[in-house]
Amino acid sequence: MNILLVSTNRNSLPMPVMPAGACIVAQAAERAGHAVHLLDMMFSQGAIRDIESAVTRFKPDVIGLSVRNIDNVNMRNPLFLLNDLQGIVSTVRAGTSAPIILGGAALGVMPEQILRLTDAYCAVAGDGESVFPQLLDRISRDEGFKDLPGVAYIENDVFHLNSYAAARFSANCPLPEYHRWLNIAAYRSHLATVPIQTKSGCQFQCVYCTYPKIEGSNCRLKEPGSVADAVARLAATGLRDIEFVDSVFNAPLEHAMEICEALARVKHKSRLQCLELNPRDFDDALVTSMERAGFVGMGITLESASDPVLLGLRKGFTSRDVHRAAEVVMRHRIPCAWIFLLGGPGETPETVRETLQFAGKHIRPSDVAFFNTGIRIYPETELESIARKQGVLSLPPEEMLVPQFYVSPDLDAGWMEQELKRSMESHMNFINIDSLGLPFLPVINRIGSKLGLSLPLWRHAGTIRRLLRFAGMDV
Ligand code: B12
Repeated sequence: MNILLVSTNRNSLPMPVMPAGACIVAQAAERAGHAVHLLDMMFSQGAIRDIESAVTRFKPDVIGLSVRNIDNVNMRNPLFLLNDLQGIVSTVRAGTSAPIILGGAALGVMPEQILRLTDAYCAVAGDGESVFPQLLDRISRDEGFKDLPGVAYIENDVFHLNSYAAARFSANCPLPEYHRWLNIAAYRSHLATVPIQTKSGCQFQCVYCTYPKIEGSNCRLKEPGSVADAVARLAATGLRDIEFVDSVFNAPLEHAMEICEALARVKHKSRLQCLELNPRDFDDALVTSMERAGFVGMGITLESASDPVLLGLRKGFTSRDVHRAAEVVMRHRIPCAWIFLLGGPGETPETVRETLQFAGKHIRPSDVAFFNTGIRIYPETELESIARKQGVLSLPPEEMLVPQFYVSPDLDAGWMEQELKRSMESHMNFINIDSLGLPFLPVINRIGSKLGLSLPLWRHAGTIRRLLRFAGMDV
């Protein structure tokens, strides 16, 4: 069959991200014998026109829409990102009656709401590489698909989602042929990193998080040698700024160590980074291995440095782990981004101050601290139940596509923002969500790329903020 896959993401903040999932699914469909055309909307100048022309020229038998973001998870300036999707669906429908299948991270988060919004044929929640070819096979034979794992659909106005426990899994690290499917020069000129996964699934139970819902709560590990091989092959095609996009890179720790050792054995010449490290399984041995493997940047996702909040968020680590992680970072040279989420259950003015003081005292000025405020509430998370019990949320789940945020009732949101702003004034290495949403950030990225600025870009956050302050444009 002719399969048109559209990567619908057009959000270029904080930088455009390469649609790894859409490329992987495109290759899986091709391996199954179909003719595949992938249309990436990221840099499209006329989205609707491009879709119309792809439908007319390619005459698809099935259209797959890859949907990544629902919103920008910014409580201060919320942006709903699915309006485009409705336009895309109407344009496809105007040109063809072929079935439309949805997939992508957003479908893992809210499959029912997005299916109802678009009225698509069906959706795949979770990994698409094994399910999509099976679905295509059934459609080509005019057979039913309702027993396939991971498939979601609406029938007689009732939503159904098959568990994906039975989905097949390959321990081989997938190697998307990015050059073939995407406009690599455009991504490069915006300092985009090249995404790759060493596992899928997340075993943690953080109250607010959707990762277990998107990827499943059992970790499926990729074989370390195949990850190193994928990195070396990408590097050989000139794609050297590689980012591991695992839910948590260092869990399980032994697997992360094996990946680093395998990477150190191959001569890949890549600049590696990952933004999701857990401070509990974080020690000198891991960072030394990461240095040997070729890491040039790492991020530790703390959310808070205060015990009542870490407990309220069910992070599974304590402020002791947080302080110990800071000592480890001090003993090494890899630039580090520290990621915080203020306002969760248990947050009070005291806990906010404790976290800000930790960041001021224990984070090197050359590193960066990123603070998000307010937590996006997703249906079927523990945070949703907490928010309802505390009277913070009253909207029914079907209306939660429009972003809803949690701020602890023991805290005044305005005070929290002010306190953060005050800290940012004296710490130029502190950034907040406004910094990621700066409308001229793509221009900064492009200038950075022309100047040959080395990634990760966040390493230069302090310098960028100083320049912006000088120009009267700091956030
Ligand atoms: C890593 C990551 C990032 C990195 C990306 C780095 C990079 N170089 O790619 C960074 C930090 C930059 C980032 C930024 C943002 N992110 Co982010 N990110 C992720 C994360 C953890 C992994 C994404 C990933 O690459 N997965 C691996 C690939 C292979 O999987 P995949 O693309 O989902 O594809 C699979 C399936 O979805 C499916 N599939 C995909 N397409 C299709 C199509 C069809 C037809 C089918 C059948 C199946 C299918 O099959 C694929 C293969 O198995 C996800 C959470 C998660 N666990 O998914 C959040 C996530 C996608 N991000 C999210 C958000 C919100 C953002 C930001 C808006 C945050 C911000 N305010 O800046 C930005 C947006 C950036 C942009 N330009 O769009 C949200 C989206 C939900 C929402 N509320 O909108 C998520 C889900 C996290 C969350 N909060 O729950 N992100």
